Amino acid sequence: MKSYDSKKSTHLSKFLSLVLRHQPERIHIQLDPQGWVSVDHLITQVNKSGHNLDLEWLQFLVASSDKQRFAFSPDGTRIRANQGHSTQVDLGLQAIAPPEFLLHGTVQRFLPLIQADGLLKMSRHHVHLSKDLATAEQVGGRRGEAVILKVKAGEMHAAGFSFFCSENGVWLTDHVPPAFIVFPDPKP
Ligand code: HQG
Repeated sequence: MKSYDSKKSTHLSKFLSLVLRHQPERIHIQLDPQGWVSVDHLITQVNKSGHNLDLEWLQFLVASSDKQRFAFSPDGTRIRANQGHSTQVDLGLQAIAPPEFLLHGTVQRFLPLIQADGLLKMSRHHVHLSKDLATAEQVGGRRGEAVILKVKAGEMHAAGFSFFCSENGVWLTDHVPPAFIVFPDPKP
């Protein structure tokens, strides 16, 4: 496989996230109800919008995405984002039992609202949770100093809340009420 300029790859990967999760109309494509779009059509439309993409590069972007953001259909003719959509898509995820605890990385300034309302999905389809600390720290760290919340996922599941795990290992749920969140001790 050829290797590609990493700055250009990041730029294109962000652009693909934008059109496959949020704004397909920006390059005049339509996602099907499960979020898929034809690979050939995507490449054509991305190129029409002034970017430079070919199949080999797209395959490289899918394979090298640090969080496996995209997936090809089994026959390789279609592509979609694995999660993170704000457009209406049904990823066909099956509800499964979560681990006892999951983590959510956020920042201090959101805590008063999270303490009042719990974790809300905001503009995404689900609240995003992770199993490992490194991911939660990275997610929270996008906004400042990460604050890690521990979610009592096992108790939530026992209480009837549904959990899903996306193809790239992100745990998803609709809403985490404050009663199921362990907040860090306030800083002295
Ligand atoms: C916060 C990226 C106020 C929540 C990441 C978060 C992840 C509340 C922000 C993925 C709240 C929403 C998801 C409440 C939650 N009041 N704020 N009641 N409940 N929040 O980006 O979890 O690069 O929609 O703590 O790496 O940060 O896109 O969610 O800070 O995997 O692939 O509201 O997005 O992945 O922010 O990140 P987001 P997130 P990608």
